[in-house]
Amino acid sequence: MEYSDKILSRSIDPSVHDMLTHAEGLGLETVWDRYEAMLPQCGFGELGLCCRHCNMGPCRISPFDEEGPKQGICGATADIIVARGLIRMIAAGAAAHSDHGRDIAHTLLLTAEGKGGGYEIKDEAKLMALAAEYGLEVDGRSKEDIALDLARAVYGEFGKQEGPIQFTRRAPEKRVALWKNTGIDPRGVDREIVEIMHRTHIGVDNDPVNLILQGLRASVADGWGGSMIATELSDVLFGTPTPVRSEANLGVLKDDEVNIIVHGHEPTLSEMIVAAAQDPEMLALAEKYGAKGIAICGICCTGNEVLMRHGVPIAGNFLQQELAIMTGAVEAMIVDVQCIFPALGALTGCFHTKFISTSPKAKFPGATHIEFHEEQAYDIAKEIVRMGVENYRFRKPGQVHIPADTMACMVGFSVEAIVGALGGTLDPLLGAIKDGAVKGIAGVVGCNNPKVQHDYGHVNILKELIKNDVLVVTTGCNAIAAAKAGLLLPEAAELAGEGLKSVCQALGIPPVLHMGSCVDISRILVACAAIANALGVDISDLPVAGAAPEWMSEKAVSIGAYVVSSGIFTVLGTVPQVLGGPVVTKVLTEDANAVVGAAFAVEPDPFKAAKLMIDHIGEKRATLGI
Ligand code: NFS
Ligand code: SF4
Repeated sequence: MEYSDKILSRSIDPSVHDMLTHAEGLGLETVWDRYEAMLPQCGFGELGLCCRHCNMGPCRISPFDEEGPKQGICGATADIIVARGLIRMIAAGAAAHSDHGRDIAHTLLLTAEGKGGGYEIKDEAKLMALAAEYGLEVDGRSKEDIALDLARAVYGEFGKQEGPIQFTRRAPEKRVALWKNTGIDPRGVDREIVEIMHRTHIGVDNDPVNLILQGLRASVADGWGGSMIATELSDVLFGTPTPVRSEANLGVLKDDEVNIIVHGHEPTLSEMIVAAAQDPEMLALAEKYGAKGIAICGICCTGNEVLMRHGVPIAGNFLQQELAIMTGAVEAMIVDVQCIFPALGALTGCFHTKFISTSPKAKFPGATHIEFHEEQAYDIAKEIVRMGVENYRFRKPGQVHIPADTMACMVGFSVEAIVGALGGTLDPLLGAIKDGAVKGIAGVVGCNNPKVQHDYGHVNILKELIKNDVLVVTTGCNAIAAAKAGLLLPEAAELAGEGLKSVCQALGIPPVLHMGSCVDISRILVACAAIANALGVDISDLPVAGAAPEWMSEKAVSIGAYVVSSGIFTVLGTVPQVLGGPVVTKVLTEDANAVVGAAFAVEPDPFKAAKLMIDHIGEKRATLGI
């Protein structure tokens, strides 16, 4: 099949070329068309130079127009406006991750009280380890009693006033001391987010550096707080991931089965949908309507959650959500929160697909709302699955267009699973890093963004890093891109440098390790802390680097901020809306080094970005004397 240059320029993924051509034929628009219609995007916004924080505004500052205003009506300078805008993005991102963590804590609480509608405590070892970390009494007590105390203690982290947030103390001592000395040790998850909103109100904090420090404090409360809580308690409830094989890309949709897609973020819903789809009653119903079975697959991070824990196939990443519906083969698109296009409502209206929203926090135009409550989780999940199954008979076989593309993958690399693959300790990895077989570790994460060619940055940065013997850990939509490109297979070690290849082959692991959803970037933090502690250094001393080649969300801004606050150099592939503030830009890309031992770089070219990371890793190796 020949594709137009326009379509080829939008993605490197053949399934996307196929579906965009199909969309053109059907006269349907996608995120790429809406992006093009938006061009040129507002120059003030691109530079972060507009403010609507009060009704004297809106105000905007032109860096190009000599005659134009250089301050807002209140007197806010470019840097003040940019810094306030940036940390409001961090607040929103940290809030999203942390509210997700809070919901998981709530589910654990209900489960411990015997009110969780079908949930159970799957990983007792992790429950005990967390109980010990929180200093809870465990002797002679049931796991439910312990879980209840744990859930209450963790719940408390959100509303704490004076800190510390327990999991922040997993960081090396030097890092914790640095956070305390620089005033970025968070006191409570909600408190830091609220304080951002306060400080960015008109006429409060008008010092760009002071604003950024508060942004970093809230981000640490996300990474080492809300996100880590989400990960750890999800493991307790749903099991800690272990290596499992699966498949990725739109070709996982079945032409003779009921296809149900879970899209969004919180595993509380997707776990139950996966369970309900195996219910004999549902399978019998599917058979009655002539389907060979019920195929669940995922999109975005809730897809990553069930991929990691159950090997549920993943249909695609962020920019593929509309394309999945355009296959005409999706009976139900079930969503909860985050990264869900409001455009899905109108689009599903063109097909037989049922668009089902489930969270009281997230309603969508054109969606059927079936509210999900943990207390009746299984029953509601079954009702939703039933809607999908009953919708199978309305599928129009003549309109079904499923791309052939699928790729096998091996996923499930929690820290525990990595340590397991290494034979029970980190020593073999530390040895490989010390002797140079593995030069270092890169965390590559984040979204897609129609501003750049879909998956081009993701896949090329990964290939370049492994070619240079850098072991990669991945999460989020990068992990899905990696899966589709075949980089999550042990065989992909062939693409790695000699050193990394031999290590991967000896252990039977891929050179790119899928560690989970975006909240699971907390797993990467835990791994870095363990390595730093084993070497007796701070995280900022390690030969590690981070990248978000195609990021777009406010969550990604919070992630970037906590990764840098943890001491890890991070390269952004799309340009953040801060360049209008020279002081802010310099703080983020240079001065942060002196404060937190790491900084950001912006580099859209994935080959150059990989080079920056590899050079950084080389410098850290030299300083460590390895
Ligand atoms: Ni992360 Fe996941 Fe994807 Fe970006 Fe959205 S799904 S939480 S935010 S787009 S990686
Ligand atoms: Fe304008 Fe200041 Fe109000 Fe922002 S806070 S809209 S810069 S007057």
